[in-house]
Amino acid sequence: VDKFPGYVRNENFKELTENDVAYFKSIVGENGLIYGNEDDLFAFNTDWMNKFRGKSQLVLKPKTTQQVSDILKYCNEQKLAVVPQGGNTGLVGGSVPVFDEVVLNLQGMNKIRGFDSVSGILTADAGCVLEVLDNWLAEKGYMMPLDLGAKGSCHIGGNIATNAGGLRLLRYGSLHGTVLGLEVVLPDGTILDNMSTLRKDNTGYDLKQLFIGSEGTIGVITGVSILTPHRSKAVNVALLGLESFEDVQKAFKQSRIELSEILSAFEFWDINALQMFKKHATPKEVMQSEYPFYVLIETSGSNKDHDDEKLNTYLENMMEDGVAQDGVVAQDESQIRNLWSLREGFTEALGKEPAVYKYDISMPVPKIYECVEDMRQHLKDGGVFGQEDSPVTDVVAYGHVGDGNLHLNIAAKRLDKKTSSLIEPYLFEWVSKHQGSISAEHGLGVAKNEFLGYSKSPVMIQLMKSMKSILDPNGILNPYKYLPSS
Ligand code: FAD
Ligand code: S2G
Ligand code: ZN
Repeated sequence: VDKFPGYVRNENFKELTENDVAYFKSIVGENGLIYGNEDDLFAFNTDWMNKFRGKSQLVLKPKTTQQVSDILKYCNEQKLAVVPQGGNTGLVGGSVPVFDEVVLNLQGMNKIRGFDSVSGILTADAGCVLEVLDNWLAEKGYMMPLDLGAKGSCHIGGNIATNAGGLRLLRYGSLHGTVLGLEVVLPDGTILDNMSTLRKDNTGYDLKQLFIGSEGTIGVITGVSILTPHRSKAVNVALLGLESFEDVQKAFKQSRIELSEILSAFEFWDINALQMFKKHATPKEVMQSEYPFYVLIETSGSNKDHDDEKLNTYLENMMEDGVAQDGVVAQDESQIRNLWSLREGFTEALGKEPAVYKYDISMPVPKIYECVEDMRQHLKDGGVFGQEDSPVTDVVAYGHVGDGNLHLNIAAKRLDKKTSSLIEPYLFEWVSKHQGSISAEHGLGVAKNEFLGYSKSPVMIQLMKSMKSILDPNGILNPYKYLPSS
């Protein structure tokens, strides 16, 4: 099945030859590449959702920045298209080839370069897996400033390339703030060494910011310098059951007042998400009955007694005020993990459905659930949801309330044109009308690039295209993605 309908291969790009492969072998060695074997190539040509599939014949796994530079210099001269690839957990089709682009996978660059334990500044290769870095830091009393369900596979380089948000953004901010420096290889092979470890440096344009969220379209990130926070000694996690999204908002507002500096995460999901999870996994029951909405609150502080007291007072207030119908505090590490694995498990559960339309949108918090209910009604009016034989089986909502970030997932028996044309561009128009973004944290890839105009003006898009042509004049890095084709 053509997984990229409507795309035409850009014939300015050369087709791979045996000589090219021989040259690459001279750079990365026999074990540094996979060539021609369909089975071995499959995982690198298919995205995490198994929704997008490329036809690359060659995967390169360089071990050093110099090897990346030599590879790109050659590809640029030869006009060979290249897809930079990290853990391949991206959800917008950005990490796999559209046609036969060469896959440049960073898994071979996984060394920790240094750590300043006074300021908590970590320097590492881009191909380090997020969870590996987090575990390494834990022994030193530090942690990564971001956490996402894909931590076991995603690379810090991929996180930066997609400007990943995740579960800790509310407390530790975005990678635009925590990344202090980057080492990037430009499309022509130039090595840009901006591996600064300074928190303050106002000398010229802040070039590293260009590459944060650039999704492999203007450079390959090979090294990162990132500010890591202390790992809190006292961590609590509580689960609330609520009747309405208005109550979710009240709980959020009150958590900022009462928990304030120790609040480290505030996630929500609806009963549809819980039931979707239960359809594919068995969570350890935490509450006697089910509620229309749930909130997971995490606090991270330095004094357990102080934090316990604050959190319990907050929960009592929420119950007394009728904002929460039920509330439980995890009593130990395994209960904390159980609650987080529920929240992180929705993606995997949805991945077991026959088909899912995934939307990662941000908007003013009060609008979040209006969007969900409006979409349900719109699909019912369109005749694709609400009946026994409807193609759409459920509309599921969860996300990072504090970031105004909704993950709207529409589960279906199959992907069909009638449903997708009911959803798009209707949803993007809805988001744009409510001053939201059509992609809050997952990026654009090939899934959202044609809709960029719903979130960015023509002037901004034109400037982005000018930047792309300055930095990648032959257009070899991650072609067909990120920017609209017209
Ligand atoms: P890949 O998927 O390999 O690549 C992603 C993009 O970055 C591609 O365009 C690729 O070309 C580019 N790229 C990769 N490495 C480099 C590099 N070194 N230099 C230049 N470009 C590069 N995302 C969130 O933001 N928040 C979440 O909470 C979240 N939760 C997730 C949960 C699950 C279960 C899954 C499967 C995904 C989730 N994601 C989330 C999406 C995904 O994990 C992130 O986008 C992640 O940052 C991708 O990292 P990666 O290493 O897998 O990159
Ligand atoms: C999350 C994961 C992707 C999705 O769980 O926070 O970013 O839409 C998402 O399930
Ligand atoms: Zn998310």
